[in-house]
Amino acid sequence: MTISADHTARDRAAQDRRLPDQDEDLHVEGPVAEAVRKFGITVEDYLLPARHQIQMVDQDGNLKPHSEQGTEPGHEYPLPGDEELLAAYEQLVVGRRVNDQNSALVRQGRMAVYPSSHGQEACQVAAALCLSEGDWMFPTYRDSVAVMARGVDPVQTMTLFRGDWHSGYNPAEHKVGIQCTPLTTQLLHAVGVAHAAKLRGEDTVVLAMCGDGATSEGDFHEALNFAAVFHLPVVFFVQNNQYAISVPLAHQSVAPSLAHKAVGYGMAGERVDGNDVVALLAVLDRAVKLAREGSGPLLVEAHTYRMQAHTNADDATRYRQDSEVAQWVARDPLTRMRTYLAGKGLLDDDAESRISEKAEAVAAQLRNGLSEDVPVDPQDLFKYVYSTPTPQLKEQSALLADELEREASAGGSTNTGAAK
Ligand SMILES: Cc1ncc(C[n+]2csc(CCOP(=O)(O)OP(=O)(O)O)c2C)c(N)n1
Ligand SMILES: [Mg+2]
Repeated sequence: MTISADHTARDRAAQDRRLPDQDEDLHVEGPVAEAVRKFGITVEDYLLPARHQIQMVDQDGNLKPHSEQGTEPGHEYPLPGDEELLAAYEQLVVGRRVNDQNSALVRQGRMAVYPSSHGQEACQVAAALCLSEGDWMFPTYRDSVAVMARGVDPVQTMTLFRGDWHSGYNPAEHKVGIQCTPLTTQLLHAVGVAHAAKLRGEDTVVLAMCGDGATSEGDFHEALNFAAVFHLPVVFFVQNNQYAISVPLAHQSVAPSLAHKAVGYGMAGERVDGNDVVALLAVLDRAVKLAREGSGPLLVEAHTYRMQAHTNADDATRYRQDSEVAQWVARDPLTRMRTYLAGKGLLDDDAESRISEKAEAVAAQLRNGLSEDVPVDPQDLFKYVYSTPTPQLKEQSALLADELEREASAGGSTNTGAAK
């Protein structure tokens, strides 16, 4: 099937209605308008982000009155259920412990690099919890906690960051893409998977993650435009942590917000407090639901902060003040949630100690697992590239096998792939 064959007659009719006509009003009819109408939302209300970012629990851990949550017509969100909130809190505690453990492992030389999401754990956790089992997640290098919260084994997740293997897990098994270092390439992979799912008639939703800096990349534009034109079930999730290494947001974009970029592609955008896991779950849950029900793609911008350096190779004191970081300590997603849940009577000392034991167990798993040597088979270089290897890859694989064999019989110390 060619790509253009995917346009239904209805889509084509909608496109035709949008042929240039200077006298016409805004182009607000079409499949998006039809889909969101089913939810009782007009496309005019739907497309533009709400005037204020959505925040449900304030930084002191108090539930805000509904009228002050930033909601307005087309942007109304029910409070997530207690069970989901408790699950989120547990993952927040585990995620914080993972971040701090990994940073320590880098300092001990047991991992090559770690882009920490300390302070961004609410975004990480909500990204995983909003998805169903059959959905896909496409994470960036900073999203290890989200990958683990999705269910990938912690040691397998971190294997990539040892630098000794492409990825420690099979993306197809977990429906989680490989954490991507080249900025924004994962958005195109995400859109491709969503397109394939749509062609197959599956109800998969794809969560495509990126940072604020990544929104300036050409791939960002291509991914959003393609997803919108082909009306694909993708939720673009932008973690605006205020910096792209040393470049602050003000030097990155002068758009009213990153969520406003969505409307230029004909998709809805929303801004949410990225340190409020309650609001994040509410907004992302609805975005996933809408996408599954045929709204086409959406963009959610979470307003958060990178509390630590970009990676262990960066010195953040060279480009930002400690006083700025201190302001964000007060907005910590974890303490906020703890106060909120305790105030609701959902969290007692027993629950706290059970959760912290779980976090310690994951940290121990990381310490032990990342201290072991990984058996590396050079032939794995040729696997996982294509499902059916090309003749060139087969030839190169045979050449390598031959060379390894000759070196081994000459008594060389070549790594033959055996575990050491
Ligand atoms: C295509 C590409 N260009 C440049 C880089 C170098 N680089 C690595 S991280 C980064 C900043 C990204 O910032 P952002 O998207 O805000 O994500 P964050 O690191 O803040 O999570 C840059 C420019 C890269 N990895 N890939
Ligand atoms: Mg950033």
